[in-house]
Amino acid sequence: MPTNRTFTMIKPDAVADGFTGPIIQQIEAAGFKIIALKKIQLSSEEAGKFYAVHAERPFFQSLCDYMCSGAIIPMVLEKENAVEDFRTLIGATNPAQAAEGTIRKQFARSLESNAIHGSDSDENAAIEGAFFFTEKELA
Ligand code: IDP
Repeated sequence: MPTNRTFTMIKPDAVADGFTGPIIQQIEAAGFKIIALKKIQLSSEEAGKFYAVHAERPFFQSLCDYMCSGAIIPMVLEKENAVEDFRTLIGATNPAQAAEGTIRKQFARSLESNAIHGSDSDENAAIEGAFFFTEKELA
């Protein structure tokens, strides 16, 4: 059952590059409502926990180092068909292959430092949102 919610975080490269404002503007202009938002810096352990699904991949340690290298902006967003529409808005994982106008095409530095995360399923959106926010913050 679709929840009409997704989870995103603006990643350290985009926060450091001063793209928080333009990215949030595009998210809202695309019809997403911000339910919860904060600015935090992950520990290496937390980054590893968030990306545990990639633990066996060769880029895992580098990804964790990058994800805790600076502040991130996690958010929970709401819109009809949120998960799929948000993945379209951010574009392909590799910004070099992302469509024109997508957030990653405009703001990402590289395949690893790709500006923004977007959940890939309703189930993961709920798990990832709960990783950063309390039930009260998501109410
Ligand atoms: P997604 O974020 O588009 O869903 P995933 O395959 O789930 O893509 O990968 C999670 C994150 O890991 C990516 O957003 C990117 O930051 C990083 N990543 C994915 N593939 C590579 C790679 O081949 N080299 C380095 N980093 C990668």
